[in-house]
Amino acid sequence: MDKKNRSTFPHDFLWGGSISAHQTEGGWEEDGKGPGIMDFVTTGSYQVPRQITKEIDTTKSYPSHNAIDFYHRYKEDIALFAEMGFTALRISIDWSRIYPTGEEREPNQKGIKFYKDVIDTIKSYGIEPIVTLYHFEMPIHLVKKYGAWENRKVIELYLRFCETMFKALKGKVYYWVTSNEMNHLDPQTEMSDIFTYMLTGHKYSELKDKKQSLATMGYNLALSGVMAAALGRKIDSRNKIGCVFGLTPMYPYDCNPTNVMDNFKEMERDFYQIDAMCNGKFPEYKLHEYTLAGINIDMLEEDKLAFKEGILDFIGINYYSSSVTKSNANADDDKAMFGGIQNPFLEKSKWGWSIDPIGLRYLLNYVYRRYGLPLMVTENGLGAVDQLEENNKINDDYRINYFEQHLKTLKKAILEDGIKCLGYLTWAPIDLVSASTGEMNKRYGFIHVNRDDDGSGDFSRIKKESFYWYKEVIETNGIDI
Ligand code: BGP
Repeated sequence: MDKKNRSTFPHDFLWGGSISAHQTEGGWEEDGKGPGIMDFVTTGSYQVPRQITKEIDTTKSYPSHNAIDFYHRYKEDIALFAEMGFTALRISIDWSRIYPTGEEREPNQKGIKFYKDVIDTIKSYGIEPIVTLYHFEMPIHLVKKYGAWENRKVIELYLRFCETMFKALKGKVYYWVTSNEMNHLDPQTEMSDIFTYMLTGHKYSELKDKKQSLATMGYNLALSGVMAAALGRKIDSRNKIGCVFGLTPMYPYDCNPTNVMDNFKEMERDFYQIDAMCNGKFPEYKLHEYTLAGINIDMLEEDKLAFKEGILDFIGINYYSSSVTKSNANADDDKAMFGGIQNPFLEKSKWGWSIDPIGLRYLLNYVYRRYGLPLMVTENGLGAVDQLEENNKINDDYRINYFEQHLKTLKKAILEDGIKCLGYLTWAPIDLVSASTGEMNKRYGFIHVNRDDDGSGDFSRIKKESFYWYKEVIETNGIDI
């Protein structure tokens, strides 16, 4: 590129990464934390699904129990993020650390103190904290007693938790996320047990009336989000409240109108809650669909006001992959991770996630033009097997290449297409437990964590090649991208 035409990202662009509590903290029984839903999920792999057990089985390994020991090492980790020049870091608050059963009248002060310390450490480096209030971390008690998001009582308890955190971190945190990736809950979608469980505390196969349950939980989650948004802004009008959606752009297999129409429907499944949370009302088209399917939504008069008052301030997008819709796909078609089939034009990761940088630009345009709200890329990254070479070197050029390609299209989206994007957060800046497989072996970080799936390793941290690369990108505000 011509030197004088070289451009940077916007001057106030947030650069950083995202992590979640259950995938990093460990310390699952420390300082009064109660058991959360992810504490009952074992280590799996690409080939072996994670098991969800009713009780803790001491013969099995549960990766959330120790995770990467962020609970004791957050100071070291945040210092490393600061060394890369981060200006933003997204963490999640583990609900079960604040309200161990979800029902206490008073929060667990030790839990609050932990998050205050984490936030203070983040801020001491001038990093902007972005806090997710629900990233698969519900107290298990609420699933057992109330059936989790199927019951409106849980919305009330979630809001109690949100209020506690809005107040505890008032004046320190201004960017909040009401929940992570609830958009996968849709009655039309055939889901995996693990993904349904992460979002809801229920296995898909155990839901008695699947369509009704998914619709109810999807509705209650969207409602809880807009209620939390209004509450958060009431507590501090400086708060910017968003929600994070895991979005997969869908492409029709070919120009056969049947494929195009089915593709449109596939893509739209991810959007009904975004419509509900950004347009001021739960969408009529979805209610119509529910009526036809015999699904009943218990919508109260006051909900209408909640949707009106709780419109989001920004939309967080987790982007990993695109997918292809083929009507009547058959057994020979190579199936993709989140529905649809593989795209023959794209390479895929070892875990079968297609790598599509243009999909990011397409998606950002799609969402921004639909809502006109600021966006934030809240997750993007590559899970890969890394090799620890001599002298503790990890040459992860494939990861650098992945980020470079995605940042190129993001830059075009911002500078050429005029998309308002607040920042770019990688998943994840440090190796952590994979949500879908429970592995450590699926590594995402700029920082290697010495921990293996068999439970070995001393948790020490090593900077990978990508660490230095990202540092340079941030330092130069992406001028060479
Ligand atoms: C998103 C989740 C994250 C994270 C990421 C990568 O859906 O928000 O928690 O885990 O996906 O997925 P995985 O860990 O399964 O590779």
